[in-house]
Amino acid sequence: MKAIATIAILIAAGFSMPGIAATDHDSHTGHGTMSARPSADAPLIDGLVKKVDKSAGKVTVSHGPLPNGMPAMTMVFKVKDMAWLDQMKDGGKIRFAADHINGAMTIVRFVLEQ
Ligand SMILES: [Cu+2]
Repeated sequence: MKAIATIAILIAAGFSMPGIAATDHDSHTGHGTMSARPSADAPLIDGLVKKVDKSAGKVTVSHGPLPNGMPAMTMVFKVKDMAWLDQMKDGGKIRFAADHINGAMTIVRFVLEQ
């Protein structure tokens, strides 16, 4: 009795239909999904916001050394989410991670610092 129930559970849990698994591919269609990209794991670095340019969707940040080898400097970043520009302000401190997206350094994650 118990053995049969166990087998039934194992089948239900472990048996994946190959046909269904192959359709798990539509992640391109919905852009709204906040899926975790690899860069979401990147360590946050310190930055000082110099200038927020909402119309251009860019922010000038004085940043510390980046994990990709970039030394500390002041430079312009794009942002992955335009709404972040509303949270940043000139002279504000942030911690952020940046990644190369479409040829531009883009802030992909950030938190405000007090
Ligand atoms: Cu830089």
